[in-house]
Amino acid sequence: MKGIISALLCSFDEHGQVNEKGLRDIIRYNLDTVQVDGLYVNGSSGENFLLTTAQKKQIFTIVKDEVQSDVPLIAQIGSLIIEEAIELAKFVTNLGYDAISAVTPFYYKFDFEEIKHYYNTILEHVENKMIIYSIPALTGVNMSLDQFSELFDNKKIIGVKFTAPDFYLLERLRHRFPDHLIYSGFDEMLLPAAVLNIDGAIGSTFNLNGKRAKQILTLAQQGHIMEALAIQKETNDFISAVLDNGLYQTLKELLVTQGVDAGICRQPLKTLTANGKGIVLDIANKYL
Ligand code: NGF
Repeated sequence: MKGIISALLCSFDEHGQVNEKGLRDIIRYNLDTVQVDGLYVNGSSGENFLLTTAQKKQIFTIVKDEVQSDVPLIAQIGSLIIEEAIELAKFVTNLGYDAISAVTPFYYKFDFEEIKHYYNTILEHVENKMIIYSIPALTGVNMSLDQFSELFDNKKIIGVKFTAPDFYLLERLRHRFPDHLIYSGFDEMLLPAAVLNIDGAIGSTFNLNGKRAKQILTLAQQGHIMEALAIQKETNDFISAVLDNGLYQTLKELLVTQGVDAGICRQPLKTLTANGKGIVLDIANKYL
C-alpha cells in the first residue's frame, strides 16, 4: 500500500445520486491512464460527509467490483456516528478492502481519550488494519507525537494519512515509527514530505496529476531533489489554478475534458458556472 494513492472522486448526477457508469469511468481513468498505486475511497474528495450510509455502501461496492484486486483499496469509514463507522468497517472488510481509515472525530471538541476510544472501539469490531486520517485544518483535531504513539499501541493501527503542514511533527513521526505507514495528504507539499521519507501520498489531485506526483516521489526517494522541485513547481501551478476555481468541481470538470463522465458535486457544493468551465478548459490545455 505504498506510492501514489488517489483520493477517489465520485460522479453524481443532478439529483445527487451516484452515477455508477461515471464512477467506473473515474476508476478506469485512475487505473489505466494515470496508473496510480491505489485508491482511497470515500474520503473528503469522495464527498463522504455529504453522503447517506446507503450511498457510501453503494460506492464501496462499485469500487471493489471495478478494481477487484488490481490495486490496494483503502476505505474511509470514519463517522461521528460510531455505529455507522463500525457498520461500514464491517461492510468493507467483508468486501475485501485492504485497509480501513477513519477521520478523527470532529465538530464536538473531543478530548484525546475520546478519540482513542473511537479508534479502539471501531477496531474491536473488525479484523482489518486502520490508517488514522489526521486533517487538523478541517477537523480542528491536532495530535501530538505521544498521542500518535498511544494510538499506535493498538497493533491494528498501521499508519496515518497526515494532512497537515507540520513538517517537524512529520519528521518526528517518521523517526519514531519507521515501520508504520505514513502518507502525506497535501499534494502541494508532496516534495517536502517525500524528503522526510514518507511511504506514499493520498490526494485528490492525483486523479489527474498522479503521474507528476509519482515522479516527485520517485525523484525525491532517489535524492534528485532539484529535479523533483521543478515538477512540484509545475504541479503547484496546476493545483493553485484548480483551487482558485473550486477544488472538486474543477477536478471533475477536468476529467470531463478527458472523456470521463465525472458528473457534478453534491449539494451544497456549487456547480461550475460557464466562466468556471472556461477556466477548466484553459487548465486542461496547459497541464493535461
Ligand atoms: O481535499 C482535501 C481537503 N485534502 C486532500 C487530501 O488530503 C484528502 C488533498 O489532496 C483527500 O483527498 C480525501 O480524504 O479524500 C487536497 O485536496 C489537495 O492537497 C489540494 O489542496 O483538505
